[in-house]
Amino acid sequence: MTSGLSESDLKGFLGYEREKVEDALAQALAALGPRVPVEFRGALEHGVTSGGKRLRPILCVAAYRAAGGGHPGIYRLAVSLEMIHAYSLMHDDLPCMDDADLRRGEPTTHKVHGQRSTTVAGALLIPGATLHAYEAARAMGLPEATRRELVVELSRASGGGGMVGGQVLDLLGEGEDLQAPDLDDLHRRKTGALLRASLRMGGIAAGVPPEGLEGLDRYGAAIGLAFQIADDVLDATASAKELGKNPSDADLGKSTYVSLFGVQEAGRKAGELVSAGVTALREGGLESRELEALAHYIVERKR
Ligand code: GRG
Repeated sequence: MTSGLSESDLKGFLGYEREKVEDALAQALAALGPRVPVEFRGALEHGVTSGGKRLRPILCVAAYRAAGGGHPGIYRLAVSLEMIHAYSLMHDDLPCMDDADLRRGEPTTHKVHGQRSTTVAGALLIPGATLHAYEAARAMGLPEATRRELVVELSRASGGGGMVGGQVLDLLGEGEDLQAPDLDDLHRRKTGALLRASLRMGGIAAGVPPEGLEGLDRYGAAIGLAFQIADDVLDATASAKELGKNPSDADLGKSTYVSLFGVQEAGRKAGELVSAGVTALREGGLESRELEALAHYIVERKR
C-alpha cells in the first residue's frame, strides 16, 4: 500500500495519466514540428518522445484536480512543463555538460542525432513551451491575467533563479565538497523549481484560493527536494543498466545527499519531506489521494 492509493490503483492511475500526457505531447510536437527546419525534427522528436515518467505534467494535472479544476485542456497546459524538462535533459546530456551516452535506457539524443541538432532542438523547446502554455491557457478559456501568471511561473522556474541557475551551480560544484545548505540551494533550483511550478501551475489554472496555492507550493518544495534525495540514493545504489542512464554522480565528482549523509540518513530525510509535503497539502485545505500517493512514489520509485 502506497499511502493515498493502493499499489495497483497507483499503477493504473500512472498508466492512464501517462497515456493522456503522451497524447498531448504528440499534439504539441505536431504543432511545433512544421515551424522547425526538417533537419532538426528528428532530434526534437527523440528528446520529447523517448519515454520518461512524465511526472511533472502528472503532478500538474493532479494539482489542478485537487484544486477543483475539471477542464480536459489541462493536459495541453501541463505538457509545457514536460517540454522544458525534455530540453533540459537533452542539453544536460551534451558533452559540454554531463556527457552522457545513455538516458531512459536508450542512447541520448546527441548520440543519435548529433550535438548541433540536439542543441537547436532543445533551444527551440524553450520558447516553444512558453508559447504552448499561453495558447493552452487561452484554449481553456482562462482570463488574460491567469495566462500571464502561468507563463511567468513556467519561465521563472526554468530560468536563472530556477533550473538553469541550479545547473550552473551543479557545473561549478563538480569536484567541490558542497555542504548541505549549498546542496539544498542547488537542488531547490535545478530539480525542485520545475516540480514546484508543476503544482503551482495546476493550482493557478484551477483558480485555487491563496491558502490552497500555499499548500501546493509547500508540497511542491518538499517533494522536489525529496525527489532529488531519492535520485541520489538510486544513483549510489543501482547500476547504470537498472537506471537506464549514465554517468553516475561519483563519476562526475558531484556532491550528493548520499556522499554527505549516507544512504540510510538520506532515505530518512526524504521520508520526512514526504510527510511534510502531505501535511502542507492538508493544511492548505486540499485532499488528494493522488498527490499523497505521488509523494510516496517519488521516493519509492526504482528509476
Ligand atoms: C545552459 C547552464 C545551462 C543549463 C541548461 C541543462 C539544463 C539547462 C538544465 C539541467 C537540469 C537538469 C538535468 C535537472 C535534472 C533533473 C532530474 C533529476 C531529471 C530526472 O528527472 P526524471 O527522473 O526523468 O523525472 P524522466 O526520465 O522520468 O523524465
